[in-house]
This record gives sequence, structure tokens and C-alpha cells, in this order.
Amino acid sequence: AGEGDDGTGVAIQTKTRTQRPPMYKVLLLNDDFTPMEFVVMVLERFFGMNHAQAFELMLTVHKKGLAVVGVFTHEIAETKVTQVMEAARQHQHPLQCTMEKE
Ligand code: NFA
Repeated sequence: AGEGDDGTGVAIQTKTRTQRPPMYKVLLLNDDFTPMEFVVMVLERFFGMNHAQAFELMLTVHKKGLAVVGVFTHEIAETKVTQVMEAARQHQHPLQCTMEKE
């Protein structure tokens, strides 16, 4: 991708590599107690989903046990997990949200 010089006048080929940060999946886990509408509200508020998208993802978690809500850099993923866990704690719901490296 590039050309340098090794000091003897010989051209050296150098590769350009695109920098990509490690990405993290944010997972939402099902439970038997958190109200469906609370999960929908959380997805709308913290993940920017519209009501239909949020309802569909909530149902996926409800039926399959978990789902990936989104994929983010480490700092953004950590913020999302904290926001969801804090909202759940405030409302005393057992909703669980975690992250894992892609
Ligand atoms: N399973 C919960 C209920 O029936 C709803 C729920 C969906 C909870 C997604 C957590 C995540 N009230």
C-alpha cells in the first residue's frame, strides 16, 4: 500500500492496516418477573429503538432466553449495561444485561 526506502535506495513495500477497536455484544437476558413494558421502555430509552423494534426484540428475549441488543466499543457497551442495570435496580426488577467480546 505504501513505498519507503531502506536507506540503500531500495524501495520497501509497507502495508496499511485499518485500525478497528475490539467490539462487544450487549446481551439482554430473560427472567420471569420484569414487566414486558419495562423492557420495551429500556430498549427505547437506552438503545434508540422505536416502539415496534423494541417490542420485537423484547419478545425475542422472552422466547429465546436472551438476545444481542447491539454491538459497541468497550466504553459504549459498558455505559449501556450500567444504564440498564441501574434502571432495573431503581424499579426493583431482576432484569440482567451483560456484555461479551465479539
Ligand atoms: N419474561 C418477562 C415476562 O413475561 C418479560 C421479559 C422479556 C423479561 C425480556 C426480561 C427480558 N414478564
